[in-house]
Amino acid sequence: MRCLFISDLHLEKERPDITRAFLHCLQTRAQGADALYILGDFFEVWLGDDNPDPLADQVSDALRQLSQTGVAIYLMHGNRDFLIGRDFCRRSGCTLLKDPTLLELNGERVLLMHGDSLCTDDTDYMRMRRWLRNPLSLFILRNLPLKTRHRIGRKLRNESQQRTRYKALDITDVNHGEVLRVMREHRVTTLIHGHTHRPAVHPLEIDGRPVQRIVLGDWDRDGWVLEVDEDGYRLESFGLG
Ligand SMILES: [Mn+2]
Repeated sequence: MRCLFISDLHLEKERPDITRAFLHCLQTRAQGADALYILGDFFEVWLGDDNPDPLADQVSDALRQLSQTGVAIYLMHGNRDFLIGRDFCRRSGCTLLKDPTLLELNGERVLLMHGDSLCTDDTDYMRMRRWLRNPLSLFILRNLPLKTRHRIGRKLRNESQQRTRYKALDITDVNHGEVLRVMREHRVTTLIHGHTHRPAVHPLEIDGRPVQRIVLGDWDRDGWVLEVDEDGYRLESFGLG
């Protein structure tokens, strides 16, 4: 068994180096794996599956090629690309995962999340998230004219460019109590998430039992992959250059 976990690539045409590194990763590391899990913010912005986008086509072609070799590919929404829909998944041969998703790895219960829902200290964001993810808002957003969605996308882009790339300091970290609550609720020994751009392995304890929270890294100066096999968990980074 060998599974790979990645998140927060924030793919965009302004960063061809990240796309290149990701495609390289599909042709090397991901070959022969049982599964590849992409835990959100795969794309910097997603205006809808109906938006013609050469980058999306390039990426979905590469994913489909990998899936045809027998690697199962799973995709979870992030806060930047939650409009990814069935069409993109069909095109790229991947399965959309709910947030959270429970998994069994090496006989242990593992929870997968994007991670934004753990940042409960950012109350403004949590309110906006509840609004954006409600089925009615999603329906409205998906059915806005493409031109309107482009205008919203440009606005988001302008805001994010003022901050250059999203640094960990711009993102509220997870709330520790919420982490423990979620891990207890799902009775897991490992929680894997991204979003905060603070890659690390945190050993924790719940009711006297050792558990761990693994935070995936964002792809910016380096790329990050979590590899899991019979020997355990390895969070690795590599230069994009
Ligand atoms: Mn995120």
